[in-house]
Amino acid sequence: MRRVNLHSINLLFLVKYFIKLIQSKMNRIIQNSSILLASLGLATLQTVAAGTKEVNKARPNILFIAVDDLKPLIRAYGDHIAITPGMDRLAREGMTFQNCYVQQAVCGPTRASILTGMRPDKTKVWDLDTDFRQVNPNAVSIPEYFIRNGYESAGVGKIYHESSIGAGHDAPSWSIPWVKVNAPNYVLAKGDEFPATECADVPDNTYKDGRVAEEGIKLMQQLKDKGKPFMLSIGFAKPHLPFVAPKKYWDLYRRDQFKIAPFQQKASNSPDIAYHTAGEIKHYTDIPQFDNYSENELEHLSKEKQLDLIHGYYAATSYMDAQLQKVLNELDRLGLTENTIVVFWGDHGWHLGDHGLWCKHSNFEQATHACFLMRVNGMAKNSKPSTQCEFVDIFPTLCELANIPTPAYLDGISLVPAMKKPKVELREYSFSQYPRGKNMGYSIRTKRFRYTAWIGDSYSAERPFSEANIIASEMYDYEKDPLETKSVVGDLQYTKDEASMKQLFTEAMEREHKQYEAFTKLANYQTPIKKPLPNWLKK
Ligand SMILES: [Ca+2]
Repeated sequence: MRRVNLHSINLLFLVKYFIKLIQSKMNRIIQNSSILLASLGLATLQTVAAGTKEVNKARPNILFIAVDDLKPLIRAYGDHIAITPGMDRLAREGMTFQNCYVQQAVCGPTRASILTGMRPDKTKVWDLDTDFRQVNPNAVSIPEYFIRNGYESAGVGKIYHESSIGAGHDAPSWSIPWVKVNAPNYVLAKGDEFPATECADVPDNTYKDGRVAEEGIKLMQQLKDKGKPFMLSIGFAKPHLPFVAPKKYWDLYRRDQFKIAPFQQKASNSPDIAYHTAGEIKHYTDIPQFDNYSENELEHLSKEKQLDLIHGYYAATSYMDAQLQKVLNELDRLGLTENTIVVFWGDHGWHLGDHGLWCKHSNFEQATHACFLMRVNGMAKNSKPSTQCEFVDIFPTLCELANIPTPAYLDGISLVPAMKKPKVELREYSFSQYPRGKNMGYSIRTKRFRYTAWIGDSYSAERPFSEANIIASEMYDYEKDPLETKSVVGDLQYTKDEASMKQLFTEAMEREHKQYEAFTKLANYQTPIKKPLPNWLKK
């Protein structure tokens, strides 16, 4: 049996009280609630283990759907080319968070942040190889936390980034073994060919996502039979490269519907460090190899190739969406729709040629702006909350919706107030980051501006922030320049705006450092909670 710290149980009520008090009284300052709680000595990581005894029978199930590399290129975000009835349904019956931003635009770090509710400087997952549990043995994932609170947890497909997570796709996250799905990446490619796109006339379950949906449906039936509240995590692989989809999804579109990105250059007055050379897409054998970033992307990729990639991205998105529909239909068929919260997220955005960039790996709008939908029975339908938000907000939001205590050290805030009133603004800005070698670019996005500063010398929030360490900065005005064609840093017309964005940025960086310090001072931070391997992983 898990040891429960009785002291923590008593403190739990105080923690809940403080969270509610802070949530009701503060907007902007609410982001610092974890510092307050931690500094009052009320928060310990073992608080997380408390509150597991009483399970509210009315607790909702959670269907947690992760999608790899899906940018907000769907109707709910204003795109009218995409044919995605599944996501359209979720948007119609639920909420589309218009201004959700990722913590770091690449799989491993963004998923570690979502699943732990902590930003990358706390998880210390900035790459594709680090397991958050190795550096933060006491961190608790969302599904693990829900298991501790009386839920069954099952998963299939990519929830975590697979090269940065332990055995069993993070064994502590599942009360029922996670299901691995194997499928070929291609059916037409020969030998050493790894093209960036494939269009083959095959059934859905030829490729991975068709099989992920089938396994997800089986798990849903199994979970229903258990009769306990459940969290079912389903991870779809598309539209991640290669853009492979059965022919019928390619046929939903005509090539002449698409246009290449209108601005394929470097933004004027922006630092070189903001850019990369599209290393990921160059793994594919039909993509020309180029060493340097170019001021003119057409030098690298012809218009025809770009259109093929864009068409492929849409086809792969529609293919994934069709699998989503199967899962939602099964939820209906089993009578689970009413009592199941659906959380649907794409792990980060994607550059489809803007700024001459492909893939993710940046602090620009196209990489950081994320697709995030939720459907909650009894809450507003077809709602479009406008608040700035971040993926670290998912964890506390689910805690509030499921009526279980929110761990005090989380970096995010509950979005429930914005779910009730879609015009409520809970954050003044969203916070993202992306590293380049030993430099880290931190970025804040308000409704109108983005300000990004790059800090050298392997900086992280572990150290106090100093403006003197900034090696480059950039700022964009989305009201006048939605394509980020010029950085307005130093522009005399923006002197006042730049000063206020810099001030917000400094506040954000100071907050990050304080939260880091508070977190590391928590009573149990240095003492890992020993978690035995579940039986299904023992030999
Ligand atoms: Ca991804």
